Amino acid sequence: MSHVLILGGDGYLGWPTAMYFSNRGYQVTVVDNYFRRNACTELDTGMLYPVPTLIERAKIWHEKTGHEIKVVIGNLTEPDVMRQLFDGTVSYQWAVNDAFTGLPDTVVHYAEQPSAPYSLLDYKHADITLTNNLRVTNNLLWAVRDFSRDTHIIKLGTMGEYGTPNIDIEEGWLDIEHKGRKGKFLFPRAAGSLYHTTKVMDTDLSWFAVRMWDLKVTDLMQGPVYGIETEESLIDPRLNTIFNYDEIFGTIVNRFVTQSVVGYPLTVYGKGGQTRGYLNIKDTLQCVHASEKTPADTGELRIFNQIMETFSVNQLAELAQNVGNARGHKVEIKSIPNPRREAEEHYYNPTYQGLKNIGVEPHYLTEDVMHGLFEVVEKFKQNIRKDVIFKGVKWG
Ligand code: USQ
Repeated sequence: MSHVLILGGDGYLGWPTAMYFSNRGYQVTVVDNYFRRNACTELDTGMLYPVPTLIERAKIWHEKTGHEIKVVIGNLTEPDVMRQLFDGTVSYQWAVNDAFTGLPDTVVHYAEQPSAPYSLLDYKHADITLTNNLRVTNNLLWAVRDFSRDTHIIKLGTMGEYGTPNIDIEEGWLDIEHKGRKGKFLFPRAAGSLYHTTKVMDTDLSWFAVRMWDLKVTDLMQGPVYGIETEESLIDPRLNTIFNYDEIFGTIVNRFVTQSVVGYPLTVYGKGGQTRGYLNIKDTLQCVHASEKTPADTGELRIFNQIMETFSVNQLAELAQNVGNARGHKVEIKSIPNPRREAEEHYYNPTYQGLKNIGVEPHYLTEDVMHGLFEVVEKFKQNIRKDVIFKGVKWG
C-alpha cells in the first residue's frame, strides 16, 4: 500500500484529501497543529457548523469505514516535528496501529496559512504568514533531502503567484528568446498579497531543491476553491470539512452562497471585473490524486495550473443571484469600495490543460451545482453570523 503523508490535514482541503486517499486503499498519515481553527477563534470568524477535532474525525472515519488515518498533532515549523515523520521516531496522537508506517511515497503539502486578507491584517499576521509558510516548506525540503529523496512532494501553490499579467499565463514555465538566445524560465510572478508572495517563494525553494538535490516536486497552482461535499463526507455529516464564509478565510463562491441565504447583499469588491480560475473541492482531490499516480520525475519541478474554468466576480454574483432567487431568497448585489489593491478590469487567459491530460475530469460550476451548494448551506442558516461577513481589511 502506498503511503501518503498529508501536511495540514485538518484544513479545508487537507481533511477531504485524507479521506479520499484512505478510501482508495492508501495508508494515510495527517499532521496538523490546528492553526486554522485557532486563527478562526482568535479572529472570531464564525463557522457554518462545528467540526470535530482531527482525532475525533479520524475515529469517526475508522468506525464508519474500517480505514485508519493516523494523526499527528504538531507544529511543522519546528524542524524536529517534520524530521520525526521521516526518521521513524514520530508518535501518533491517534492510530489503530502505533507502528511507524515508514517513509512516505508522497507528501501532500497544505500546511500553510492560506488567506490573503489574513496576511495583510497587520505586521503580526504578515509575520506569522511568512514564518509559517516558508519554514514549513524549508523543513519539508530538507527532511526529504536527508531521509527520502524518492518521495514525491505535491505542494499547493496558487494561481495568484502569476497575478493578472497582460499576456497569456502558461503552466509554470515560459520559453524566452532574448537577444537571439533562448531559455526556459519560471513564468514571471507578480503576487497580489503577502500570502501569495510566500507561495512564490515556496516555488523558488522547491525549484532550488530540485536543481540541487534532484527532488521530485509537483507544484499545483490552484485557484479559489468552492464546495463542501465530497464522496467521503456523504458517509457521515460529522466528516464535513471546515467551511468559512467570513472575509478572512471564506472564498468568494462559498461567501456569495452564504450571503444569499442570509439576505446579506453580495459583496462585489469594486467594479467586479476581477477574473480568476475556479474549481470544485472535488476536483482538488482528483487533481492531487492524478498527480500522485503520475509523479514528477527525479530532478523535475512540474507545474500544473489547477483551475477548471474562469469567472469574473460579477459573473459569480449573477449566478448566485439567479440560483438564490429561484430558491426563494431575495438576493441583492452591491458593489462596495474594494478593500484590496488589485486590478478590477484586466486581461486573463491562463492555460490549464496539464491536469486534464493526466486524467482529471472537471466538475463545472453550473446552476445545478450551485443549487447543491445552497442546499447544504441552507441547512445551517441559523448558524450564519452577519457581523463576520465584511469587516473591510484594507490592503493598501
Ligand atoms: N472578492 C469579492 N468579494 C468578496 C470576496 C472576494 O469581490 O466578498 C474578490 C476578490 O477581490 C478577488 C476574488 O474575489 O478578486 C477572489 O477572492 P477570494 O477571497 O475568493 O480568493 P483569494 O483571496 O484570491 O484567495 C483564495 C484562497 C487562496 C488561494 C487563492 C487562489 O484563499 O488560498 O491561493 O484563492 S487565487 O485567487 O487564484 O490566487
